[in-house]
Amino acid sequence: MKFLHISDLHIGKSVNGFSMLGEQKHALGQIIEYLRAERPSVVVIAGDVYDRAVPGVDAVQVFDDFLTALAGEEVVVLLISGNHDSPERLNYASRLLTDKRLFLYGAFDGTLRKHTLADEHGDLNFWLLPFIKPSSVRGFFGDQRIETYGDALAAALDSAGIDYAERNILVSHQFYVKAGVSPIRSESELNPVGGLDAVDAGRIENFDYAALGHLHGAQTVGGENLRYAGSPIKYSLSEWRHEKSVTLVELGKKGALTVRALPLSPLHDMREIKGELAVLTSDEVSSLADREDYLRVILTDEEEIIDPMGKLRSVYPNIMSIDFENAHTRVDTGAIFTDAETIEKLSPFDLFSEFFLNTQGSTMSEEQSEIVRELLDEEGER
Ligand SMILES: [Mn+2]
Repeated sequence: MKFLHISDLHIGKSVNGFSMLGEQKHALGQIIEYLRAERPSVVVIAGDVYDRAVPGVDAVQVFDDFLTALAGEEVVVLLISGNHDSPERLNYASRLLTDKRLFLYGAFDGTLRKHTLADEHGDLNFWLLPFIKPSSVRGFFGDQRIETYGDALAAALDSAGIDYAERNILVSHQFYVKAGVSPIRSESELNPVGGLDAVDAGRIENFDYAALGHLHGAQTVGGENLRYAGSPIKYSLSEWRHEKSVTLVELGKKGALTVRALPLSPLHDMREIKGELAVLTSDEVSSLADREDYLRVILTDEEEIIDPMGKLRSVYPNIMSIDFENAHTRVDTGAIFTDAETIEKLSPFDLFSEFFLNTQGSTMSEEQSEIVRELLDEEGER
């Protein structure tokens, strides 16, 4: 059986103040095209449909259009909630949607939900597990000690009575880690302090395939059968080197697994450029790629620039952030912080000199000192 694994749509998300709705529609459109070309029987959405528990009207509209398009392709859709979704809101109309072959599991109700489909090799079980945390499952397991995310997952899996001799697919939205392997993380994920939410991937390695959501970079966790599809578009500047994709999985008889990443291309890419303002804004350089890409710009000019954002935006309209990398930011600034008592004894000129040093990373030039002296004289402050 062939199925498409996607996750972390985060519909409605803005990045650095830029709405990603256009990018999201574009990516979802490509997913529909892949469906038509590859004809999988199932689409698995492994959580984080929306970016917020209460998504905006336009976000809901975009997802509604996507589901309607999926229904038109006559695939079975299996969907769980992620840590960004509201489980109850996502549950809305889920019983009615079953008739449309859309199986949605938003709010965990005590066990995994099993959805069995058949192909020429027999039954194939999809096990749906919405995002869980210790506090949200404790009530379902009586006296069982559930302190950690690992405990919560173990309790949920044990309750399902899974026969691992059959063909089983897990759909889950947790932070699975493989001992000794650092996961690729992104700033756009919600990361609890200290990785308390991490769960050992060993707990799910007996599934023929785990269609995972949560991490925004596509990656496997140990084996090829445990995979994060990643988000369909870049959701933070930290992801600018990611190649975004959706995952096409084919499971033949037990153990016969093929996994393929189908690339997604953005309307406008997210990238980082670095150099001097004059070089970056020159025709020669700015014409090398799409000027409307979302950019993090690192300026290396040593001279002070007035209104760098305005100057850059006149060439690149979608600047997301500017950083400076020059002598001021490189060297140890030798900043000094005078205590309150001494401050009162300092002259306005000395105070300003200190402020300049602490913010600019260098002392004032003779010329700059002269300007400050003149200004203070005018105010009668020196
Ligand atoms: Mn996510």
